[in-house]
Amino acid sequence: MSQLKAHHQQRITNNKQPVARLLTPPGRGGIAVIHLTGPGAVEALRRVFRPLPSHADAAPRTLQLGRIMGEDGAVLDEAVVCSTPEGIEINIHGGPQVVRSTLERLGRCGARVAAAPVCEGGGFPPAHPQLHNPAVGHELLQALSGVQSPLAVAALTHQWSAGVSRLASQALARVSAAEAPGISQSDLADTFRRAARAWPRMARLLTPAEVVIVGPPNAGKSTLTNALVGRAVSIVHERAGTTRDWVRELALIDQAPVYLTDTAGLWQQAEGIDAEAVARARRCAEQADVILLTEGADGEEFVFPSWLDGQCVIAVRTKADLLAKVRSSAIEESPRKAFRGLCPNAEKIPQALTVSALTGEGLPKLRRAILRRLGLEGFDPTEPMAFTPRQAGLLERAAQALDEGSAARMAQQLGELMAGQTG
Ligand SMILES: Nc1nc2c(ncn2[C@@H]2O[C@H](COP(=O)(O)OP(=O)(O)OP(=O)(O)O)[C@@H](O)[C@H]2O)c(=O)[nH]1
Ligand SMILES: [Mg+2]
Repeated sequence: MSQLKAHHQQRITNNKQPVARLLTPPGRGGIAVIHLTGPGAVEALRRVFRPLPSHADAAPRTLQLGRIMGEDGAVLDEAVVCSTPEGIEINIHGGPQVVRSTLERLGRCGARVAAAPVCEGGGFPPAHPQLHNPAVGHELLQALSGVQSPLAVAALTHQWSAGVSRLASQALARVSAAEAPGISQSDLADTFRRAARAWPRMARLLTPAEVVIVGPPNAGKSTLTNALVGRAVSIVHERAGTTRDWVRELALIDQAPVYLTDTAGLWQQAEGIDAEAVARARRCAEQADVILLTEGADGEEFVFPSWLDGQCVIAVRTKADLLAKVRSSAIEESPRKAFRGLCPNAEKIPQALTVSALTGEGLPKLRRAILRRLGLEGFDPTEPMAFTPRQAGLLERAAQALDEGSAARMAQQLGELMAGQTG
């Protein structure tokens, strides 16, 4: 058979087959959409999709709820299907494994699975218009699906449109033009290293830290939580022992996302439900990245429970607006004495930040202190920063190559950073 005839034959075969095409971008997402078109599409769907009895007789263009079934009768996923004259839209969950299994299943039921639009660098269709960086683009898509703040989106997209991508591209251009670099080789190596070592900071931005507020009952923990989150997520009351179950909420601290957890007040004589609430508060604190250890203005001395040893703790004196009044009356309430019982080897904390969640006094300083502990103070999203361990490793190796005077090896690392592994 001539090549032309074979090609024609192939087209005829293809035309008789339904085609399954993924419409949503590759990577992780909430929902993925597969379009099934062509002759035999309805039959292929029938073999794969089992509608719920209540959705069995769906008219065209109405939504059918049901299940994607595996060959062995196991349920692969729940799906919403809509048949239209243009084809069948299959909405499934967006995890890569679910998408792969469903497409494979459709393939085994007679459909031709159309390739994702362009797969260079792992499936990021259009590379950047000026920078050839499909691998960075692919990682950008992967990372974007999980971010929690506009600052993280800004930092990530900047690395794709400038940042590490531009840094690598400029260094590669110099090598290929055999130009003497405008800056010295050691400066360039330092720039690569800085970008590589920014990865832990980027990681903090991409996976929000856990910040847990602990302290004696009535210290103002819930009021402080609400002030930092910007909404009344936790119940506040003048009676000690108001919070029992911890409350966890996303807060943007000067645009950086953190999970903030308000906990039950800590006191030693707690029994029954109260003892469980105290135990849960301690467990939260043990898993925290940063702890805000609070003490009200009316608590006398600031103590540090020994079980917080080794943890990253910021001491916060709350209710600053009451300080003057308290100093003159020197009241100490019983819950605070009870809290001290939990800190047998307690050390005094000499310096605490003073805040009033009521007036806002001291809160900017507290926000800065949290960011400092997380390495995010003064974070500039426009600096070149690796946002995956792969990028960090390649930038470190590019710096090392420069130190050893090998421009070719540096170029190899940067080429891989931009375009992924070739060959
Ligand atoms: N004046 C003043 N009062 C405050 C401040 N913060 C909290 N309070 C008051 O202190 C009381 C206790 O506040 P909460 O935020 O519920 O204290 P808590 O530490 O969460 O208490 P528990 O959940 O019971 O452990 C409430 O009456 C608040 O209005 C503050 O900054 N200034
Ligand atoms: Mg509370």
